[in-house]
Amino acid sequence: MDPGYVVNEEQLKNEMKEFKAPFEHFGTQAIHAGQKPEQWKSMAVVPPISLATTFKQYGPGEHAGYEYSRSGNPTRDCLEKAVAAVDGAKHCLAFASGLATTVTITHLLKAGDNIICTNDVYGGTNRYFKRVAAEMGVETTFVDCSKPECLEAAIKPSTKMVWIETPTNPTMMVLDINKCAEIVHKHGDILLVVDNTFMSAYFQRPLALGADICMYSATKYMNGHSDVVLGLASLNRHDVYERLKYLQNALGGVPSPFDCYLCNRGLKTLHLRMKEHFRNALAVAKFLEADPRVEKVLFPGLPSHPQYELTKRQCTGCPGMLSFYIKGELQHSKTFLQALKVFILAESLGGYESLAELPSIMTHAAVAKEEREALGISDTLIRLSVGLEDVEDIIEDLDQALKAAHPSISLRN
Ligand code: P1T
Repeated sequence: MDPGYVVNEEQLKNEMKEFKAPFEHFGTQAIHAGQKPEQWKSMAVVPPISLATTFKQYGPGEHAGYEYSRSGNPTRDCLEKAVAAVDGAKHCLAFASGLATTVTITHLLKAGDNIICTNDVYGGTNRYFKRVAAEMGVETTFVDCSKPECLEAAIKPSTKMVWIETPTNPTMMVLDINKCAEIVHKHGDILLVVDNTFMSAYFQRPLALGADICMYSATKYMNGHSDVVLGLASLNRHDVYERLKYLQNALGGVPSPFDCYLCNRGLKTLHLRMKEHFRNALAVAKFLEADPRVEKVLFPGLPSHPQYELTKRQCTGCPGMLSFYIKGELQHSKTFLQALKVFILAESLGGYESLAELPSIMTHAAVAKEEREALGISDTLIRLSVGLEDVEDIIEDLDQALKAAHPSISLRN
């Protein structure tokens, strides 16, 4: 690493303290909610992986709570209860992927209904609304929901759902959930859905801020080990829960018991992982921000971020996600990404390992070029998922890759 650069632990600690205090009893809930050994005859401390697809009935229609594994599964129940607890929610439902969650939630609507979606969302969400849901007669209007007046102006009588992601993927804009909820609920029975994938339940509780549904690609932080594709939706409204539970079974996008087991296991250390992701990402953001080979850093935990104050009000910290513009053009991005040694060049995020990617060519390739340009998803925008490796190694890796991309730019003196 550049010998002039040191990670100042004390300063990092103080900067992290600027954020709201963690939710009370979070770790205890993540570890114990829904996991009581007494629910199993064996008194197993770790929930068993219940692989049976079907369950014996005492008589036709008389059963012990489970009939068929698509409609209900004991391992899935354990996960759903633990997630509901950490989200401060009454209910949670698990799905086969984040996108399966999005699809199932969208089935709460019918042909002719309108969705308002914030304009910077995961490329797959954009593609689903634009190219699949639209074909089924559900129209989506994309607007910048970071501007409340734009959201309000877009609401029409057919609007039945507003979909936001905060921070947004990959430009890390932070949206005011409280404000969005106020606007949305002023206009009748419109559901506000928040994709909480980036923040995870540890840093943000959308339901307490007025959202109706909090959804996740649990493939990311909630599981945290890059070995499961899974989705989650937490909610309080009983009527919506009943319908969504019906759709979970009727559409069938359910996760396997093994994946539920793994995600449930990953959730037990969410609070520990997220604190460390925050510390490492903040150190990386500060390193990059001071670097002459970097144009701009997008990280809500930096005072230079336009929604830093909002983030401090809304969240208890920031995850390991940050994006930055490298100086130069596409070739500089490519050289940088290919020179990385600790970071792995791959899509996805939120695992213990550091990942780096180029959204314009990878995760957001499905977004139309003009839209990408308008959002700032250029060929020099690099997205990092800062993992849990030693932060000095992470920074040293970024430093050497920046050197490879820009051999002629001299460093700070
Ligand atoms: O991959 P899946 O579990 O289906 O989740 C889709 C999804 C939904 N919401 C957000 C905010 C996401 O980031 C994702 C998936 N994202 C990536 C694969 C990625 O690299 O951004």
